[in-house]
Amino acid sequence: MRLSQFFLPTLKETPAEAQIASHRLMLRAGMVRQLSAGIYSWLPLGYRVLKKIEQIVREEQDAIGCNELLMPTIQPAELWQESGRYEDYGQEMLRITDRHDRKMLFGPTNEEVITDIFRKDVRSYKQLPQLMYHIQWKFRDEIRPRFGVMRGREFLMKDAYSFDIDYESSRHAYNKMFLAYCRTFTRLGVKAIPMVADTGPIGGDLSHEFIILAETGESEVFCDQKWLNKDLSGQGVDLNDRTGLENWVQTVLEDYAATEEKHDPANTPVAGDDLIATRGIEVGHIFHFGAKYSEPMNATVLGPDGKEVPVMMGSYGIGVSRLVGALIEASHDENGIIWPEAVAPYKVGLINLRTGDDACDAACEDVYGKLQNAKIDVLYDDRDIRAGGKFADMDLIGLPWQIVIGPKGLKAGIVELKNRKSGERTEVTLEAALKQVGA
Ligand code: 5CA
Repeated sequence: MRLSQFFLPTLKETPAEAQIASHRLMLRAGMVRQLSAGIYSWLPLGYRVLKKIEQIVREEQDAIGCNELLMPTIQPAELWQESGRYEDYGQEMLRITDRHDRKMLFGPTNEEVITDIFRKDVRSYKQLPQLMYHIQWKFRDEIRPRFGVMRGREFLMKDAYSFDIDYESSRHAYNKMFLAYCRTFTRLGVKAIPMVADTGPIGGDLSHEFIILAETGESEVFCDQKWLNKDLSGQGVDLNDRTGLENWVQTVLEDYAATEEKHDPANTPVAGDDLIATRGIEVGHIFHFGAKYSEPMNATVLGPDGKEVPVMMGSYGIGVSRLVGALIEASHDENGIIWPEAVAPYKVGLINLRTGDDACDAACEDVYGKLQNAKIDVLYDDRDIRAGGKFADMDLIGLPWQIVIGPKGLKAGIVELKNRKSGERTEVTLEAALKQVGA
């Protein structure tokens, strides 16, 4: 993409409404714009990152055999009256009335809809287990939308749902999802610590929140410092080996980690310097709630003994749009964002220091073409503006690599290659620069 044709409205000034770095940087880098409190438009740069995160989340759900589907955003109130949550959900639910005076709502989550899908088509334990997910916009009329996309009213969530015949099987589904979460966050380049958590309006007896430690996070959290060096990549774990997987999960969870609601200072196995008390960002939350929805909604199957039993369920969320902000919170400096390569909107930023100069234009076009041929995402700053502005924008939007081409270097046959993360700049031949970025 050529920057002269790209909609990238960067801001020099710090927007007054932004209280934390990620919100500031997302506005300054032209990633999002607020339409209304907690409701954002995703501009081209932000949308590219959102889609990359979504794709990694999707691949790891697919890898554990979870089926992707897509449920509507607008749901009928009757389903929520059946589960008993229509009144319970309170003011966070955006309620709508259609032209026939039917009560509808904008879905804050999908337990009721998926249970309805399930009960209409699944009759026998032989059709179990089932694992399904979608990646869809949710609406929660949050009392205090804040920190940009971190606590929005409209936000993108991956929510998955499991259906099993008995507790052991549903526990296995929970473990599979636990593994998928560890793998997802590792691929996204962040450490998200699973912590014992409250279940809130989703309900259930077992739940873990996946939390990225950050001073600007909304939740107060407590964990053993051992978590900082723990390998959560989940490599080599066999998801079909029930016992092996359960043992792996138990080993991961050996060390203390709890959210504020579950933390009991009088009963904490770690103390002193070993206990980290800080804040964190909840990027995922998994729940096991047994028959909480299947019972009132009659989602039953015939068991091996011919008796009808309600299915055991769990639900598993990831805050896809929140992750965009969370990744920036975890990786930025005073000049801007530093994207991990896996989610960077482009891998390489190509800077033409003198647009209009024949030699510079020709060299840049050549590099641009070569990177495109090598299928490397490149953003080419071909704008006719001062070099200082180009450097500042490129640092701000945080692409992993910058290739800088100017008239002086060209004469000597060299370009500058900058690594955004380390800040290291090297003068190299064009061939060496291309090789370094993978072309
Ligand atoms: N049905 C369950 C799991 S599928 C559920 O709704 N869980 S949740 O309420 O914990 O939400 C899942 C994830 O969505 C959270 O971990 C968080 O990362 C994200 N999330 C929740 N509320 C918001 C919000 N207001 N803005 C942005 N992300 C949010």
